[in-house]
Amino acid sequence: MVEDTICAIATSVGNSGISIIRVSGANSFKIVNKITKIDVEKMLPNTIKYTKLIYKDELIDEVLISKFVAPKSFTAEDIIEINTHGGIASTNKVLEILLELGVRLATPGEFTKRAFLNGRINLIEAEASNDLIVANTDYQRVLAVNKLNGSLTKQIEDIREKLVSIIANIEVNIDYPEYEDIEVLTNEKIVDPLTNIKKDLELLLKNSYNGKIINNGINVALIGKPNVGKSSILNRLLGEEKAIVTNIAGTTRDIVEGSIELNKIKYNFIDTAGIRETKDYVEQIGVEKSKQKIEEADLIILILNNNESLTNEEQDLLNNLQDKKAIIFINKNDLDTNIALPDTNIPVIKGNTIDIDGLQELKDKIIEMYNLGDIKLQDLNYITNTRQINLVKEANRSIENALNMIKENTPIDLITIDINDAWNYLGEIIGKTYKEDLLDELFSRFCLGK
Ligand SMILES: Nc1nc2c(ncn2[C@@H]2O[C@H](COP(=O)(O)OP(=O)(O)OP(=O)(O)O)[C@@H](O)[C@H]2O)c(=O)[nH]1
Ligand SMILES: [Mg+2]
Repeated sequence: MVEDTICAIATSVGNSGISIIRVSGANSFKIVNKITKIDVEKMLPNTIKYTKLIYKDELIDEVLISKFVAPKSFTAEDIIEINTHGGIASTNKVLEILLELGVRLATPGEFTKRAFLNGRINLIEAEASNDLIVANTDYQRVLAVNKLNGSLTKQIEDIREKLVSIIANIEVNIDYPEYEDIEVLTNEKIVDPLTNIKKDLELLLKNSYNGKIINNGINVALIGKPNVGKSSILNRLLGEEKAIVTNIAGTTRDIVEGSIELNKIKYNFIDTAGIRETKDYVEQIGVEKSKQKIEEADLIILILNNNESLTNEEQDLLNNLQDKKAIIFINKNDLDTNIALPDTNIPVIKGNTIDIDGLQELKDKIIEMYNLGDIKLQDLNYITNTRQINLVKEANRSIENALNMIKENTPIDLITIDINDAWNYLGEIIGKTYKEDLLDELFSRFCLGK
């Protein structure tokens, strides 16, 4: 058990109906009792009571106090939550008093870290609780809730169990080779179960792509030569006048971004400076940034002008798209057609931003490209963050090594080392073993008060 008592504002700071200050640790009841009119120590567990907060004879606030007794609380420690009137001044005042009374200000994610260290939740669940806080889309929410509910943990634990039974079989054979009733374990007999485990891990990795799409969203770069209507299209897609639009070529210099949700997935649209040779220094920087965004984007929408013939620069852009996920949008179809587009495999959509044509078709095409299929919500069980993905990759590599060694007829006791490694890597995902600095790094990305 961690000894000191910590506190933090658990709600976002601003003007609101209520704010909650969370206090966790062995002294929470004793310390909060010093400023409440009621006797907090005598409150029953899991109850909430109205009281006045009084400090140095001054009435600070009228509040509600919730009491949770260890180990049946979020951190598995004694917890008091004080519901104060919302607003910066009263919330900060209560926090200030608690600090004066010797409670330490919690670091970001410290409550969740304690919940993990005290064995209340595992590492997947800890990460999921923060994922839920930062979830913006419905898929992100479900993905986090499912993890909190233990479904991913179960998948990982099932694989670990299969590994344990292989290891146990091998060890029995090594330790008691003379016993006749023990089935002799030949290398071949562990190939099938290991191959199946490898398939399970590869499926986890394959599905992590969906997890990444759901959690990080899709970056869509709008590119093209100046004046084709990139910024106008961005504004129409976002439904607000985010980027400046003028008839002067080279209007957009810096990157303008905005996101929308389509079919439960977040798309981050990036408007870029029109790409052309230019002597203007600022515009040159913008063009360089555009080129960089093209490299980084998940999807590129090349905008062309229906009214003008294709330039050499546009032809180059087109050639560069061949190995990328892309859509061509021929804008300004309200004007005469002067463009002749060579044959291409990239989907082409025509439209304009004046009478609003083709933009719904563009959205539909994007949705189609990133359609996650008929996902049932309970199937949203993907590993999502780099930590989890890397550990599954490591486990998969260890199984691959083991399988290769079996092929080379390596003695079976050497093969167990790799199988053991795989088991350990999967254990790290759940937090069965962990490195202290990794924990610090992981929880530092959490919200304060969580
Ligand atoms: N006729 C017509 N004009 C359009 C259309 N879309 C945009 N425009 C006009 O084209 C001009 C350039 O539009 P922008 O959206 O600023 O073009 P851009 O590609 O962002 O240009 P840069 O930022 O300079 O690279 C503006 O005058 C727009 O009003 C369209 O569909 N039809
Ligand atoms: Mg622009």
